Amino acid sequence: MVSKKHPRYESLRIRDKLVDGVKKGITSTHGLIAHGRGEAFDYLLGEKTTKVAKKSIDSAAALLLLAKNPVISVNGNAVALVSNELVQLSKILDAPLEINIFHPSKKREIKIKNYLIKNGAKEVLLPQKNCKIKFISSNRKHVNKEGIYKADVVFVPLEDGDRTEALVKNKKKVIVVDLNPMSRSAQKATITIVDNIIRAVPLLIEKVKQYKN
Ligand code: PTJ
Repeated sequence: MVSKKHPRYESLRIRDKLVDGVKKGITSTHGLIAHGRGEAFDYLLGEKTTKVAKKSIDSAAALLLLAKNPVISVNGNAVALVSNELVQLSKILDAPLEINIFHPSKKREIKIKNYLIKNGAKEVLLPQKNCKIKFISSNRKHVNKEGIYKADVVFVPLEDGDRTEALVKNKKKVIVVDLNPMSRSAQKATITIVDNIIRAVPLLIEKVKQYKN
């Protein structure tokens, strides 16, 4: 446990969440490396939500509320960092959570599902063998018929980039959160929020609530 007096307390606390995710079997060990990359960009961006990111969050909230079938895509890093918030967002939007992971593991998919349910999720979808999107060759092409397959808007809180591009080619609107503005996800998404998911997802929830009222 890191002391609250440590000057880098917040950053170290977030790292602990990732390490805990790996110990629980919900986060891939590669997720630690991905987090390091995000951390470096966050440091350079001043570890705060920029004005531009706030504007993107506004647009993302509007797009999610206008969607007919929105869906929230979840991977091992997102679940370690913002599981409660993703559950909350899913409830306010009435959008399912769908697990779609880069490093294939059926065991981890089930663990993520159970973890989200433990955190209050009503419905968590898993990829289906007989349901695929086009323009992607990896295991991530497998999606759920009731989720990503029929979705018009997909919210992707951080991931590797080839799927975002494929989702857009599949005529879906994609909202990504990615600290690296040069990543393929950031470049190819419909709306890109360059921010840490730890800050961006709570702000998105607030915006959605505000626009709903
Ligand atoms: O659970 P899995 O198997 O789906 O794996 C998930 C990871 C993230 C390991 C996988 O998708 C991956 O390898 O991703 P990449 O290619 O490393 O890309 C992750 C992107 O997320 C990078 O552009 C990072 O800058 C960014 N990133 C990392 N942490 C954060 C972040 N963006 C926002 N908030 C963060 N906390």
